[in-house]
Amino acid sequence: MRTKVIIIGGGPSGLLLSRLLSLDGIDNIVLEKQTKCHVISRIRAGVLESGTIKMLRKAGVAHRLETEGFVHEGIELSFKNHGFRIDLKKLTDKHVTVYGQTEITKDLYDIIEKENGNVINSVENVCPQDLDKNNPFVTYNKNGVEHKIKCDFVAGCDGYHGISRKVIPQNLIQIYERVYPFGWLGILSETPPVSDELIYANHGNGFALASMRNKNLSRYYIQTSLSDKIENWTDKKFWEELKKRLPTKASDTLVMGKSIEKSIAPLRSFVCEPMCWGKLFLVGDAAHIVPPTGAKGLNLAVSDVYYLYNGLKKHYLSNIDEDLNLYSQKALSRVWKAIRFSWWMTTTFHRFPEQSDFDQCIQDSELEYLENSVASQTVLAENYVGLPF
Ligand code: RFL
Ligand code: PHB
Repeated sequence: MRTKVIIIGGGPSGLLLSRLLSLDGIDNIVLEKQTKCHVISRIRAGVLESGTIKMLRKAGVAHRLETEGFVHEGIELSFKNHGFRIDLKKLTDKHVTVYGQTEITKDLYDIIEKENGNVINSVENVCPQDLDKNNPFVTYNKNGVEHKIKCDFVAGCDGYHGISRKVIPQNLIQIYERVYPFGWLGILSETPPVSDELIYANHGNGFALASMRNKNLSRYYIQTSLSDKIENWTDKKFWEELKKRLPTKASDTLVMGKSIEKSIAPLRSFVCEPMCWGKLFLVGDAAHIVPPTGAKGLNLAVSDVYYLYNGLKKHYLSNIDEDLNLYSQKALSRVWKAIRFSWWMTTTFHRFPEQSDFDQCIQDSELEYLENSVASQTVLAENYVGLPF
């Protein structure tokens, strides 16, 4: 079998790339390790930049998002039990949209299936080969049978733990990494959100975030230590801790209920340079990871798709390779800005294990300055709504 582009990984970036290529008549096959059901039930991102929405619109999957998504024109930040608002709309003339990653992957799967796209789920032992030669191919197993597909290019959209990045000779890449000494414990609960807008809270006990999916589905996170076990966090203990960390004005109205999902995620910043090798292009979490504090991971995956899709489109439809050759350079320029922003949000809002009173005063004064400086708020707002691509 032969196709033009093999896409390893059918998460949001792989599915979006597949859909865009198919719309331009560029043959592609997606190889996904998990079942469709598994992929669409992974609770992750919730905040979308306008550039992301534009790309989803181009892919023809923005209808539900535009009717069911929630436009947010501001966010609340809090420190020392005191909240203040960043007016995203006023500062940037842009907003963000709250719409779950689960819904995006569902919408993409639905349209790809309807239009006879090619996603092969539940594949094993995916192995991209001869990527530095003219005739690359990928082998994989499905139901115990080995398959081989020849292709022109491979897009590695298989996330941080995927195989794509690992096949690049280690001496040809540089890894930049920061692992944070804490994680996020997140819960989903069928309760009304505590606030109409997201609240990012700096607290002496650690960071907390109040987010949402819809009017009766809340998403909350609290910073936890890396050694914390999920079984030690009963719902009761979680709500008590969240209540302490949110500003009183909000926590007084917090509606608590049974959690329907609970998980702990570690936080890291990670970049692999370059984001390509021979005929292989890394996209999204396969190439970079940001801590979720800036809500940038999915949005970055989408801007990578934008650069790669344009490069492949020009290659196939206009016989021009300039954009494909510049893929890594263009994507990384945007990636590093999001890495910086997410690192800044993380260091400004979290409590570090060795944090001294001095460090806490620096965080407080950073946030106090932010509260009173339009220039500082503009920097935050511009990054939060998403830099252009
Ligand atoms: P994904 O979503 O990890 O998808 C990769 C896919 O590849 C498959 N796979 C393989 N398939 C075949 N063969 C192999 N060997 C394979 N290995 C892996 C996997 O099964 C999977 O289906 O990567 P992608 O597409 O690059 O998308 C990235 C986003 O999922 C991620 O950046 C965001 O979820 C990050 N993120 C957030 N991003 C935002 O933009 N806004 C947010 O508000 C936001 N909140 C979050 C987040 C991530 C979180 N966690 C759990 C890490 C909140 C959290 C808590
Ligand atoms: C979420 O709703 O899951 C979410 C929102 C904002 C973030 C991270 C996660 O910064």
